[in-house]
Amino acid sequence: MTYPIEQIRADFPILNEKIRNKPLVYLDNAASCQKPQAVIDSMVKLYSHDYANVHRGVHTLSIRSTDQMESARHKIKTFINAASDKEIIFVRGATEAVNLIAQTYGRANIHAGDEILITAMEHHSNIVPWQMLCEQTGAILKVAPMNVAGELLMDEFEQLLSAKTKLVAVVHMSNALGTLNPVEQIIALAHAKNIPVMLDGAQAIPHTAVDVQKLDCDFYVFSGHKLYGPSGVGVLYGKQALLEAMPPYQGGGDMIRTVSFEKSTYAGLPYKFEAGTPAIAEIIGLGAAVDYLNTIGMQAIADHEASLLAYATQQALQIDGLKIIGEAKEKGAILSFTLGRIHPHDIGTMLDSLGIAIRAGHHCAMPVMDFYQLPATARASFAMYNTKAEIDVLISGIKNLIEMFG
Ligand code: C6P
Repeated sequence: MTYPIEQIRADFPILNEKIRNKPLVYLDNAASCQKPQAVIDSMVKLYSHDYANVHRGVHTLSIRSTDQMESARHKIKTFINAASDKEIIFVRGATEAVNLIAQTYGRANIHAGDEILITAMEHHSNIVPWQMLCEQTGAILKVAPMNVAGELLMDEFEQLLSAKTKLVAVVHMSNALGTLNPVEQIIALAHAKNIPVMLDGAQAIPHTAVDVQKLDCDFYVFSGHKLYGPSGVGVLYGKQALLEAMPPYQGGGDMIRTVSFEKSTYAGLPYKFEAGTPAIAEIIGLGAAVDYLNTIGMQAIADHEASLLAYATQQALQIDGLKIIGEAKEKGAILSFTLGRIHPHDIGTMLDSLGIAIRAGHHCAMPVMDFYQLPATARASFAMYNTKAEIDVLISGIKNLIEMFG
């Protein structure tokens, strides 16, 4: 079947916007994706017809909202093939999910002298929460190195796994480089030593089918807004046995069974980790995003994006002075680059004047920038609705820019 690109583009109303009188070319998808009409409609419908607080009321609207929210949980469970709805915890995003694991699983299981192993290509969200845990506990953060292509050095990774390693926390797909890490191998190596593995799936999940049972990861975290859903909602997947043994994260309404001034007892999964009123509309919107993705199919999306990345890379390599940062053999649809002495912020601003949105900066991955001795890169990141024609606009914009800056 041919990829229904025209239909997909028609489903995203924002793609009709003009930016600076030019058709929008949105290539900042790794920062956040645009939303299909189905997601927008699901939230408008909720607020227009069905909205009330969840898990509390006996009245019709509360029941409608609760049913829709729990149905979204089930859709996400199916989407990542978790074993049970209880393993799907709604959080604000990938960042909150990592902090939750650090402060619950980490505080309970990781002690002075223990080690947490991450990689050289992590986003700050998968560095700082562990550093905070290390400060609190006296644990030690270890970093597995990468090569210049942006590939994890697996021999060194394996050597860093020791009896002291209590958790491996690895990015599935790097946001700064595009590298897709060999997560099956990472998990097998860690599990051989009984070490649990957390995958930061913030970038991987919009681009590739994720089956948490097949991967056998212990935790998988991602954000709704990078998966064509709303911002303000994300998912922590954890194996049920691990989640059950973990203490709660925040205390408050909805996460309790009984409360007295002497002692409180906690609700079961998943509610134990969902204190307070959740992001009801956003969760329902994320469920609609998953429905939408299922109508296209993750494999079709992955194939489309692979051809976009191959085309963009081939075009970029022909531009004198353009250097691609991140040339791993296994890569997702991200093209980070520099243009000699032209600062990435100037690249971003100039491209914006042509209607092209990219990200310029350190991408919340300062250690990656340090590794390449760069202050920043320009990053074009592709999504299911992008086209080769848009890549042509980007490439010609870059060529113009080089001419202008001489
Ligand atoms: N990366 C980017 O432009 P939040 O902010 O919680 O939704 O996601 C955090 C996060 C965690 N891990 C990875 C690999 C990520 O890429 C991100 C977010 C965005 O690259 C914003 S900095």
